[in-house]
Amino acid sequence: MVTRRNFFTGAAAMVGAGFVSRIGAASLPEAATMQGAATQAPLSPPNGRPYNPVVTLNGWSLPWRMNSGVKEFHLVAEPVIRELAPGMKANLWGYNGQSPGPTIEVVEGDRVRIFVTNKLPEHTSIHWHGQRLPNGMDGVTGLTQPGIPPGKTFVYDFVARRPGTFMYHPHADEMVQMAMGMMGFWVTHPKNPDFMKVDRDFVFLLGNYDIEPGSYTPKTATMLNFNLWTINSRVFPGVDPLVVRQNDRVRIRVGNLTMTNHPVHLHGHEFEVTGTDGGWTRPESRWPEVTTDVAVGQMRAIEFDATDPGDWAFHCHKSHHTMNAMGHDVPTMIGVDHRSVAEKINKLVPDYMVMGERGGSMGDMEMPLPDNTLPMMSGQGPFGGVEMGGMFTVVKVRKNQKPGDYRDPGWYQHPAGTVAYEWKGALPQATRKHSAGGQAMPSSQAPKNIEMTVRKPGGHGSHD
Ligand SMILES: [Cu+2]
Repeated sequence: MVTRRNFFTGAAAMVGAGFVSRIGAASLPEAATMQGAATQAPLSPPNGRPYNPVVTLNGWSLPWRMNSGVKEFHLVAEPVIRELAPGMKANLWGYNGQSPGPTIEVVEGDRVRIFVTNKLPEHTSIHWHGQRLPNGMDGVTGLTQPGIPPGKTFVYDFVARRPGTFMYHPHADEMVQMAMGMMGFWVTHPKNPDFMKVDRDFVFLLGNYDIEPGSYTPKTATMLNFNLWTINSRVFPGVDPLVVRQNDRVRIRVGNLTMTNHPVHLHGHEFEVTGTDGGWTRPESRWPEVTTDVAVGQMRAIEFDATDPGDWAFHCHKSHHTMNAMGHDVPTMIGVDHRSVAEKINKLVPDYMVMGERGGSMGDMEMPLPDNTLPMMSGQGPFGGVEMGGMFTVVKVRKNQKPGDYRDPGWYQHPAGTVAYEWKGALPQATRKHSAGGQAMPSSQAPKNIEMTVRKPGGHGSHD
């Protein structure tokens, strides 16, 4: 049997690194597969209508073949091993070697034929989320087609009628198959390549998994209590930065296939929502934002001018979504001095650790972790621990980044005098307003009975 690993053909002709071609029956288009989770260079169209390709964060776009004017793609639904971040791999289901599957890029008006081969142990289908197409191509098992049985290949054939941002995912045993990572991005470019042209166009899908620390396979019965929140099935610090040149017009397209909403937040710049599930927004309907909520099943395109150089955080604003597994059942211990208790426990349990007593810099915590488990917040920046995980990455705006160069330029070099610094002068006695009288009084005279030591009820079971 020919395996993907020993069948390297025409790799030099492929765009980008890491493609491996895989040929099934002679009549099927090649099913290219991807070996790793690194962001691949944009796939410039070798034929067909011209367009400005997108960059899939920690992903890639699927090559096609032209067959009598029809763009033919081949997706293979199959089990994959996906590295979520260095130090953790997951047994997922995906397409063509990775989860998410490759991005499919076509042009408005293209006739598209997609061969879908099922190498899963159960039936599947693909729903082309958001598209206008003949009802029988909509991919809903039982409703518009029978499920694709294991080992079989089905064909979807339609015209990409509406330009915009789309997703694909199974409509078969959905809860299991999406919990296992089956999803992909789809972009239908406008016929006119100058319509809403941008300099950089990034795409990614938001995902969620529930992988018990120390294990590799998601729990597929989980409905809300996920413990890993992903950008294209990666978690920070495994998420690549979005690298742009200063003054680039930047578009970021986000699709949400998790079971909850995500308020995505950009630092240092205002953006506008230029696209939704239903297409491009009218210019007079837009307003400036620094955060926009992406609800379940939604796609959003945001755009901004990258005017200010720096390393700008870009993340979901739910703080438990910027945290990896392990951090989800810890009681609040702020203000609780339990050192003496800890000493006693330590005699019995040598690895016992005092957590979070001073607000708990979890990022600095060094604790023994089970195999294949990431620290809940990690990632090192130029000034120390970033204390983030999950849905967090960085938009790197650089003056000298070359057009078309997406390589990580390293950390931002701040001009002298532009970084927050420690005050080293004398500290005058703080003067506080007394709330009742509104009169200033020295802190030495402030009421002494304010409760500064608080212990809240511990633990929170739900992460929806
Ligand atoms: Cu979120």
